[in-house]
Order: sequence, then C-alpha cells, then structure tokens
Amino acid sequence: SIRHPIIAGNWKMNKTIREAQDYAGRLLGLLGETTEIDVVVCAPFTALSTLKDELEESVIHIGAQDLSFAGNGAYTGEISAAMLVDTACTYVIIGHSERRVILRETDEEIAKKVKAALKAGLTPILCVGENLAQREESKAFAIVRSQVEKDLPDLSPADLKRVVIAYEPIWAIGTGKSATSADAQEMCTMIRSTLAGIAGAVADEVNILYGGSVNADTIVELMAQPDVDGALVGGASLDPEGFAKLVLNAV
Ligand code: G2H
Repeated sequence: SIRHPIIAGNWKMNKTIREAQDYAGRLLGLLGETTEIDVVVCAPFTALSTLKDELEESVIHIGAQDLSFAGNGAYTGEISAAMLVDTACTYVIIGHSERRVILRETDEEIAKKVKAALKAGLTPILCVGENLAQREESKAFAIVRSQVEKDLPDLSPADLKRVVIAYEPIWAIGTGKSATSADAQEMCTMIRSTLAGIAGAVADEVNILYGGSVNADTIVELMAQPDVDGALVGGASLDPEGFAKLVLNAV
C-alpha cells in the first residue's frame, strides 16, 4: 500500500499530568523503536505539555482531541491550532461522535476546524459514523457520505491528502460491540470512493481508520482489510502495555 498505517489512541477525558508522564515513559520503552506504524497518543489539553517533554524527540506522535475553529482572540475556554503546535502536537481529532452528540457540534463547525488544523500544519483525524437507528434503517452509507462531503468542503487535493478519516460507527463505541472487519472494509471503501469523487486519484493516499471497541485481538483482522489503514482506539489505549500489544499486533 502507498499508505503508512496509523494507530491512534484516544484517551478521552482521562489521566492526570502525572499519569500521562508515567504512561509516556512506559510506552516509549515498549514502542520507542516502532516505525512500521505511526503511533499517536491523543491526550486531554492539560497533559499535552507533559507529553511534549516526554515524547517530542521520539517516534511517538502527540495529538489533541479538539481545537477551536478560530485563530486567536475572545473565545473563552477555547484552544487554538497554534497552541497545539506549540505543545508539539502533530495530530488533532475533529468531530468525534461524543462531541457531535453530547456537545452538539455541527458539520459546519467541524469543517471550519478541519481547515484551521490544516492551515496550522496539523493532521486532522476527522471522525464520521452512523448511529444504530441509522444503520438499522439502511441509511449508514448516506449518512457517512454526507458527513464526508460536508466536513471536507472545497479542499485542494494537496490538503485532502493530509486528512485522516476515522470511521466510527456510534453503536460500536465503548460498547464492546465492534463492527465486523467486513463492515469496516465496506464503509472504508465507500469513504474512499466518496473522496475520489471529490478530489480524484489522491483518494488512494488518504489514511482511513476504523474506530469502535478495537482491541489487541480485533486489530489483526482489521489490518488485513485493504481499505482499513489503521485504528482509532479508546478504552484499549488507556493502559500502555495493552496499547503497545495492540500496536505490535497491527504491524
Ligand atoms: C471510539 C473509540 C475511540 P472505544 O470512540 O475514538 O473508543 O475504542 O473505547 O470504542
């Protein structure tokens, strides 16, 4: 494949500074030489500066879980792309379903965040995915296609190539109920053809990940799917030994 696989851990709202420091040291010991896969740790804002100290010089990449669409100024509580770059972040999750559902983020806001990330040189990990009702009504493909089109409007092929997409069916998140690797492959193929419709051949260079209750066992079959280029991992990324095992199983 012309794509270099990515395994990104998403800690969500977990870990103190001290826990983050301990985790980084242990992960470095386990994966400090791993170059076959890009390993990313997406941490809460409060842990990023510590991760910078621990990981900046290593092969392990640092990611955030959100950013502001705005550049700077009167946006109380927000964090800008430049601030993330300042803490050595190179990735940022955008539009996670928990933010879409709980915090009511819209496709319009998400599209602006993707642009802000790209402009600052960050790699956005754009999350898309249908809920259970939508899947049961056979609307999954239409929903995901519409998210991809709305969240990535008028991007040049050069910009689109830098976007990572994570397909995360909402019914499989943190439920222990993973999509089958065939379901994941089918949707990731559809996403790639949607991207080809938007930007042509560059779609073959876009990394498309699967997320939703991925563990050290399920990763093996997922990685064997031709259009699945890695995973976004929540619960199974919280323990460094378990996460390292998952990454090594993906190689
Ligand atoms: C989906 C995933 C990571 P989990 O949210 O983004 O979490 O692996 O716990 O289902």
